[in-house]
Amino acid sequence: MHANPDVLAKGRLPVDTDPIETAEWLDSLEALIKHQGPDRAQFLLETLIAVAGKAGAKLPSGVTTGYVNTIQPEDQPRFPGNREIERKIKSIVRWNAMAMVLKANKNTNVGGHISTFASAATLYEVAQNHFFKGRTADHPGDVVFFQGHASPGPYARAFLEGRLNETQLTNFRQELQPGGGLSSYPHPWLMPEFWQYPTVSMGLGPIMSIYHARYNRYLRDRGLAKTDDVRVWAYLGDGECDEPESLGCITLAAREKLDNLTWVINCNLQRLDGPVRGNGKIIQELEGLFRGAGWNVIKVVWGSGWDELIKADYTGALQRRMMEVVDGEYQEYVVKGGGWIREHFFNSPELKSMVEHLSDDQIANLRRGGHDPIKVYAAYKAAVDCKGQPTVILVKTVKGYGIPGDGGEGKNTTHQLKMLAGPIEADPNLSDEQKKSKRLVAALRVFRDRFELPFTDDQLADVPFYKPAADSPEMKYLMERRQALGGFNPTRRKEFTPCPPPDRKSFEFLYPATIKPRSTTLAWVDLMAKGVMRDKSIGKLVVPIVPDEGQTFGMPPMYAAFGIYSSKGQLYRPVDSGTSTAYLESTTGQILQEGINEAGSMASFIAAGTAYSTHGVNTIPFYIYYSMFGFQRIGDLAWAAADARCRGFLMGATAGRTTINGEGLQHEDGHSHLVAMTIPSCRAYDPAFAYELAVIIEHGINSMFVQNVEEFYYLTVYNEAYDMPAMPGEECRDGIIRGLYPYRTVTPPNAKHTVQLLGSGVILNDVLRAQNILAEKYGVASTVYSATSYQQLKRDALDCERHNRLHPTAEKKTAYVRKILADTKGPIIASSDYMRTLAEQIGPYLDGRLTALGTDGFGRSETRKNLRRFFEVDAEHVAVAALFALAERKEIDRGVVKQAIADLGINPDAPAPWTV
Ligand SMILES: Cc1ncc(C[n+]2csc(CCOP(=O)(O)OP(=O)(O)O)c2C)c(N)n1
Ligand SMILES: [Mg+2]
Repeated sequence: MHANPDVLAKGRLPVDTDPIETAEWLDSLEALIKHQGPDRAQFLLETLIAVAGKAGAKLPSGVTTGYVNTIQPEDQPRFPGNREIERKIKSIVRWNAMAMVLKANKNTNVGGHISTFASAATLYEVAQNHFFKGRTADHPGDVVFFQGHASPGPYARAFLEGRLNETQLTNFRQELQPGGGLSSYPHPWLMPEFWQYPTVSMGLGPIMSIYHARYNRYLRDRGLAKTDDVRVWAYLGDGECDEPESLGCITLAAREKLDNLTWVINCNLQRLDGPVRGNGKIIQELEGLFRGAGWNVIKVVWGSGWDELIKADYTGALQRRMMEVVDGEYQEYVVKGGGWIREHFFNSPELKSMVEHLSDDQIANLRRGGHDPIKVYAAYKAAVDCKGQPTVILVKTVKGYGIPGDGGEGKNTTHQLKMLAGPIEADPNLSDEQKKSKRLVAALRVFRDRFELPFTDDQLADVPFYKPAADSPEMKYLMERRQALGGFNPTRRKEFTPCPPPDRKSFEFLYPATIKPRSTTLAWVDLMAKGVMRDKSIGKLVVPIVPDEGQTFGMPPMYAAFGIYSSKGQLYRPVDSGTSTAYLESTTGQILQEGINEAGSMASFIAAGTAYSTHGVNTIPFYIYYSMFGFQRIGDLAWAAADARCRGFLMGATAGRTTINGEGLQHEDGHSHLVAMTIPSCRAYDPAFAYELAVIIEHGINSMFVQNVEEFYYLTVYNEAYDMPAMPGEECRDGIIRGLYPYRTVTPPNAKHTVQLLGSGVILNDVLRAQNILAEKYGVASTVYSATSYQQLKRDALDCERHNRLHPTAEKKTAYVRKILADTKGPIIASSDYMRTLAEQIGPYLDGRLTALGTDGFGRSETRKNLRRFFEVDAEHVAVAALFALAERKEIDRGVVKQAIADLGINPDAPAPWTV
């Protein structure tokens, strides 16, 4: 049989004016493929296309194929499993997944999703029985990014595997219950031995999976871990693909030839509200995108029932029809049934004749590819066998597959379905509650019969869980398959192997005063390049990550000394080769240069900062970026990092609202510390001096990678150069970590008044200047404190306050900030390059003595000096605030303050910075 030219045309080619000639060409092509293989055919076709293109022929882009399966039936591998048993296991998993949500919602309204897993059950079960590797002594296990709201599926399976018990299942979404519950979605923070990566915020799983796969290559190429055999799987929803993070980095995966990455996109054609592409075809759209990006694309559109029909489609009419029907209409077929499909899909005499041997039920049972294990297995096998490219499997399914009753299969409301309701006979004597219960049983009966579950009608009302006996064929098979694949998945490794602590010498060279002025950012570069990355114990584990801003931060010497990771090495001579700042790329380069891609960089940070668990290798990421493009740009990934129990250092560089002068409103960050504060496992610091930075980083490495504390650090570093003083003495070390320590006291002769001054980051310099103004001009004594972390001060104060409140007769705990400041004299003035709220957090513990200055309002382009005056955080404003506070305490006359305002050149009628 010839391939029919009509089929190939699909409306793209001009009209066939000479079908006989076309048939001759096709004959030749078929003979060529038969005798010399598809590679030769490809060569000749590409040559012909090139010649025709030169002659001006308009050529198809070739990125999409027909609306049919990529793998032909004759190319399908043999299915290696026992289909009957696998179907039974899948039915039990389906049942328990549904029961979990129904039970949770019978008595509470904690929610949950039935329909997503129902559509994806075959996709997961085939992988569980044949592909997902578990962790063994010499394999870390495949990494699977499970679709977040499909979580009832993995839980239901883990129940059969004996890893979760009935109480836990019953307590789905009720995590505070006795005996424990199950988290709504994949949350390693809440289930640290089960989930590996959080996914439910749409788009984050996909981007994390790409960078995870690339990080596995990095670990291998740098000799840090064996990762060749580890596959990263990501399961996505088709609706999820609309998130920019989902598809925004797919070219990286192709460029890096990540054949260790497989994406499975569950194209049930629906998202939450309705169809994903009602007026188009999501599968075709995604195919074009991925193929254009360089991925291996496998479409699984139709189940085996369609094979014969497609084979018999001599004229191409069926494939044309498959192509012309839009997704919205395909959804209608699911809901309306076989008769409707015969009438509306097979809508011509020719098409109708193709299905006249089938009953309406048989037509309705022509399944979509994603519900056919044979097709799904073939696609997975092709994906894992594919070399040199990542693979995406676009698989068509029905949302709510098998779910009976209102809001079931394919309905727009199916995503939100939490309770089943089948049809019952009208009975006025029944209460609403009784009706609800009867409806539920009616629906469950249908489900039970369809999936052949062994419950009597009477048992159904309780929605029981079902677990066959351990020696049943199903359970034996299930356990054997997982054993053969190495163990259960998902499983998260909780054990931690500490690193030997780094050498103090790698840090202490930043303790002495600097000879030349220097910024904390450059101090960080020095700390990395001369200390930490050369440390015998941890140097090799450090992973600097930068999104195309290294020059701003002074990093090029690091490029030359440690190299930028490139899987291709360096295929060109860098223009600056031979210099100490050369852009040196190599396969063993240590730095991840991610280009202008903060989200991708954060995904790399997560891969690196969780490698202690995934691979048992304690890589220590330092992700340095423009602080403005940190939390507020990729805050949700930072939240996911915390959930994933990620460790490492986020370095918010060019920090501060007034310090990165000139760059203006979009660049000047005066609030990232407030966002950082919202993440429970993030410790945020705003150091002023190089030695503080060294102390914090040493502490952080020891805490996270030696002592196994589950946290990550956020440090702001600035680009303003100033004299870095020597560390005052060992005793400040504790204060630096706890968030506050006294730095300098100045007592003028005959001092009559005393104040306490707090400064953070670069603004500490202005506070020190204010100290001099107060001493010299107003006879005020003061101590200046470096406030390295208001967040840490607050957390400690909260701990103490809570302890005291809940243990009223126990010995009272005193907050650290009170220990330092409560016995001091006078008002307390704080200033920083961040919003007032940051410092105000410690107000409740300071007896009303605190005045906080800060940079509330939009930044703008100006000099540092002018900006600090504008935001009222400079020395003069600190001095005035101190004098005013003394006047409020009646220690000095208000006239003195008024005069000071004039003397110090402050305009009292300037607009408030947050209003302009
Ligand atoms: C960032 C984000 N936005 C919105 C949601 C809420 N949400 C959860 S599931 C869902 C629809 C998912 O549709 P799809 O990706 O097609 O998955 P399906 O359930 O159809 O497999 C939405 C909007 C979310 N979880 N994350
Ligand atoms: Mg969907």
